[in-house]
Amino acid sequence: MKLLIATTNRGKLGEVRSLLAGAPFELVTLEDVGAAAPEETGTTFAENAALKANAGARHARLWTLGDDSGLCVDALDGRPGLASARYDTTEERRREKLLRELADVPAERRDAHFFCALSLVAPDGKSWATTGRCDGKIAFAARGTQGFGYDPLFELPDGRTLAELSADDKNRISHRGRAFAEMVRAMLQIPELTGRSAAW
Ligand code: ITT
Repeated sequence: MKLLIATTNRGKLGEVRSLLAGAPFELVTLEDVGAAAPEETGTTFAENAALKANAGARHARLWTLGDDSGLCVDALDGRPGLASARYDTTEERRREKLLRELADVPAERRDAHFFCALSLVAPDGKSWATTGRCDGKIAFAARGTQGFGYDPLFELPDGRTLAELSADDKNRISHRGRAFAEMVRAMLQIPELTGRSAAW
């Protein structure tokens, strides 16, 4: 069965592919089905994830997964939050801007979390939603080469940044990994998706 992953973000797509490795789906992308990403006009991560999944499912008439995620920094009252992808023009500029904004903020006030909302929409419009969160701190400088986006700045309690983890290790603890663990549990209860097999 085809499953449309309604994202234009390559880093996300790579993670989704490994999170769903072993699942009985042929993953297709927005590019494969000739669909554009909708405007993100929601006021919550969950609303935007649903917007993405609904738009994809309507366009392609396929089961579709939307992911809306972002970085929420306590000292910035939750920014960049929903606007994480639009905080500046490139990933590097976004990281630099975040470091500049936090230049005078001491270690004990650099708490932050990543949040991920997932929405699964069936061709008939039925939907399922899950969320996941990962807590950490914003480092004083970028470290690590794995992952994408703000990963080099996001420090875990053990001192490593998310960009210093292997892809598998990041997926085990990340906001996206947690949201997917819950979504996969929900998917396993949907007979149209699992056929007669009780597990993947
Ligand atoms: P789509 O909407 O097409 O999926 P996008 O990049 O616009 O792609 P979002 O609106 O969900 O996706 O924005 C999420 C932004 O938050 C993303 O561009 C990254 O900058 C950041 N982000 C989300 N998850 C992340 C992760 O696991 N590691 C690092 N940064 C992440």
